[in-house]
Amino acid sequence: MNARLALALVVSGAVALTACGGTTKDSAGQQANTAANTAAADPNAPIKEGLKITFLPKQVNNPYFTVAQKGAEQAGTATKAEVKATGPSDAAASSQVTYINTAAQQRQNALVISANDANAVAPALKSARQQGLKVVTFDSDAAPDARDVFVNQATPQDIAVGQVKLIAEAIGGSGEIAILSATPNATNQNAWIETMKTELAKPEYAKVELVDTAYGNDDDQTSFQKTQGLLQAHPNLKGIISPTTVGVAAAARYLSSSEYKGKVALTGLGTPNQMRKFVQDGTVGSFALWDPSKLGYLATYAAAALASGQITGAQGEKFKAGELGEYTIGAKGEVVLGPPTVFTRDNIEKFDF
Ligand code: RAM
Repeated sequence: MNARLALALVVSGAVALTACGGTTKDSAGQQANTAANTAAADPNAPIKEGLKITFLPKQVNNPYFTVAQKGAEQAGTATKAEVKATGPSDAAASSQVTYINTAAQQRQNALVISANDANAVAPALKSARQQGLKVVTFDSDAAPDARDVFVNQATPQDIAVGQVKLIAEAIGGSGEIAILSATPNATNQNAWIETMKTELAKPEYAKVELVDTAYGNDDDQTSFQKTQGLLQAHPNLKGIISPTTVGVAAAARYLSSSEYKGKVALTGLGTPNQMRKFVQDGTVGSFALWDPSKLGYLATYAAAALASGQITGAQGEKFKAGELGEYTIGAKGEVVLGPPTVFTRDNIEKFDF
């Protein structure tokens, strides 16, 4: 049953919502990934041509999302879909709501979104789904009952454990550290920070003390100033973890021309192209990231597979993501791209994103 038809029938009271087994109705407050959805998936369904997919990053002026968008466009070309990128200039909690509503009004087939806030976007996403859009979150998830699939770059474990290891090595295993995050509501950032705290509680990190967490809002200037603030507030600070591409680049810029260069260590999640000069000048020894273009590519393939009926978002379903190969949907509708790469002086020249 087509979702718009399903909605019309529900509105007219002609059919109970539960009868629409294959659709992703959520007005009953249910998770999208139910057994009923599994029944509707047709793994052999061809990818439909001419799908309209909106790509909605946290913010448009962020190089990380520009690279992710390139991957989304490549997947669009490969699947013969029309991928349209749009989005706010800042990463504020509700800045994406109007763009979600517009995608629904424009009768897009799917929306690929990195959510600035899991809940602020949820009502608009639910309404869009009721109008027939398939919703794929990538990078930063929305409330699970507001989307069909979440394409995660890596597990919080893979990311956060690695970040703690890198900073501990950089400060010689003891001393005060701080986190410079993005926005306070970002699902991805908060999941990573929580896992970092759990990791830091382990005996091997007994001498590493997290003294502060600051938020640069994924804004270059704010991140720059917050770096300065952390250093002034904590004279014994030995290291900073900034798990955001905007934050780590701004922190590196501040450190590289300050008295703290070489004295305060910095690691985080950065793009090799933004971080190269700070690795070369000795401000940063190592940092990590995944390839954002692969993330955008995989998320767009997931959107096309959903909109074509190949998958519904239920655990165990499989779909082919072009040159990345086959992926399986895990618990809670989550697909994981793969572990991040660590960049150092030794390998950074091999990467161009
Ligand atoms: C920033 C954003 C994004 C995050 C990357 C690492 O660009 O906060 O959500 O995944 O950094």
